Amino acid sequence: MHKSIFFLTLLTSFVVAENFDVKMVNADASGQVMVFDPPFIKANVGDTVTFLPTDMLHNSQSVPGLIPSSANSWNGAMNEKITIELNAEGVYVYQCTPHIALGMIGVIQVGSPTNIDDVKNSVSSLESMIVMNKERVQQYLAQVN
Ligand SMILES: [Cu+2]
Repeated sequence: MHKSIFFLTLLTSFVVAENFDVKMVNADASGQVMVFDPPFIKANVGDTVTFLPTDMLHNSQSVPGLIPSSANSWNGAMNEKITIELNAEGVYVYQCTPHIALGMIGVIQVGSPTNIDDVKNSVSSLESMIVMNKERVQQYLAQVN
């Protein structure tokens, strides 16, 4: 094989990690208030997610028990950008801590949803903290496939 063809083949066999931006906003384009935009992401192991403080008084925090057991947890500071690396396959549920009662949560699927049964069995404790927009939990989880 010609040397340059060999190297091209080698390069294209690597999967490039991707970054997904999620805006933390008071309202999105569809009129949902206190919401992550977009609220559902499908990614691969090694990808990153950057939470952007587009509007003030939001954060992003992984919900204990609702991320894969070997995943890195995170707890972003209020009004600050945070980038997390998705190190494990599965489903991740996260919240905006000051707005959990308003249903400000999001879901990330990384590769195969290995822990989806655990998440569905444990998510009621999160739902019990939500007063408004409780239906978002099941809406977002329904996008996992
Ligand atoms: Cu918030």
